[in-house]
Amino acid sequence: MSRLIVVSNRVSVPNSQGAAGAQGGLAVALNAALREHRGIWFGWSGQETEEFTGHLDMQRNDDVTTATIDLEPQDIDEYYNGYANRTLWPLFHYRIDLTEYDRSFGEGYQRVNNRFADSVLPLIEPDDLVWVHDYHLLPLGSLLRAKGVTNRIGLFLHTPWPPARLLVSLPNHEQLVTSMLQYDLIGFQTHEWLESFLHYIEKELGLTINPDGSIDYEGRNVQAQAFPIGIDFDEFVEGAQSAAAREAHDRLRASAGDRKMLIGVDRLDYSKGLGERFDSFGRFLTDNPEMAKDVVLLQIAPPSRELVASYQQIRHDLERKAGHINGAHADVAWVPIRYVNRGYPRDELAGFYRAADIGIVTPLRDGMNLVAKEYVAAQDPDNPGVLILSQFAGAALQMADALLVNPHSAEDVSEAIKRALAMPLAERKRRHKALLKSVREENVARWREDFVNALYSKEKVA
Ligand code: ADQ
Repeated sequence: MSRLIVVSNRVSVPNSQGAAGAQGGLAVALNAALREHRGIWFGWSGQETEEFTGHLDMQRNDDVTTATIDLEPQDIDEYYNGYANRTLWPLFHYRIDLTEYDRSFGEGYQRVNNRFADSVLPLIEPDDLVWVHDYHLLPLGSLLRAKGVTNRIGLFLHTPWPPARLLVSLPNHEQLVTSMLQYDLIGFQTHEWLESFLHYIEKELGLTINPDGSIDYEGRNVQAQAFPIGIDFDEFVEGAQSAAAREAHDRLRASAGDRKMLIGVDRLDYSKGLGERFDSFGRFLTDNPEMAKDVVLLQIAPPSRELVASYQQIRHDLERKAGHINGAHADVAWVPIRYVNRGYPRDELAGFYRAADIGIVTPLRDGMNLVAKEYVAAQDPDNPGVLILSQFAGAALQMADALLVNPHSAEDVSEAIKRALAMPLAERKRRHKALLKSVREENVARWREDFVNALYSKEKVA
């Protein structure tokens, strides 16, 4: 078995006791993938240093060796808070209104990608597979090639891939996408994002797509394919049955009394549609006054990317919105929205999911969305809750038995809440059974195996 070198922006090894909230789905999924693999996880430590030295901090945690570098403040500004999170993230989530184009961001992005390439280079042995993650590091493969790396290198993109019409608004888009053609394998979450990518390749770069979905470019063959990510199902279910989960479940249920509970769990990010969700819940309360006092929405949203202005804005908007809806509907013994800005240990989170009658996952655009899968995994199969899921999450393609909604339509979401609250047990069980099957089978181990096997089967080109 080849050794695996995983490269991602941040390296963080969450444990089941620690709050994984701020780390997001990438860390959770990668940790699960690396645990069984003899390998190295390389990336930024999250720390800053006055002057970049390229010093590698190597550590061994359980079965994962980590190697990290520190970055300069200017790197962090231009690469991380700049090009990655002010340019590519909004653009890839179809928000060109929030996308900022600044030449210094692009330069910082290239510089840091080069620093990553120089630093990871000495760790790579001849037979290693190199697996690069996400939008922070799109050009890394081509930079490694330029430094003579002939290993198999794959890229997995955790976000959506935007339509060509949006992508062309990015200065130097051809250069960025062309650099990606130096990978051997490029993985997307869904066929939808894969098709957008291939469409761009044909239309903007004028290249031909082979019948197997691969592209021939400068003497190499790049395979592009969909690999839907999943959760570590067994670990999550085990956590959901732990004492901590039971205690969290009982505490939350006791606090809700006889009321039905909806739960939302999302990083505080504009792509997650939290404002629209609050509006939809407000709409439900207004349209169904007879049911209004019998429901409560628990929204858990740990802050992320707090140095980026659009994230400060969304936080401000949500506080105002929650305050407004609570002000309009609350009475002395009841507040309709409980809005909590912190992370929770995963076992406790599983208990909260299980305590909720409805899981509400309504991103405006999401590569996959693991919360939808965790909610399903945490349910009691004999009395499961109902998943309301945005049709614009990648997960919707695998989870047709959820109540699929248009998150932009408050009316649509409000009606789905009503329907979920009234859903008979037999229908809840039938839907949950089908959802559980896909969450169990299409899990994170399968995702990793499918990707690594596909990368391994690529021929090495000298
Ligand atoms: P994210 O945008 O971070 O991930 P998501 O897939 O929902 O979104 O994963 C979030 C993870 O963080 C979940 O595992 C969740 O349990 C955890 N989390 C969130 N809030 C938490 C809290 N308050 N306390 C503890 N844990 C919390 C990106 C992409 C997604 C893609 C994943 C994986 O944006 O589309 O599904 O990567 O590829």
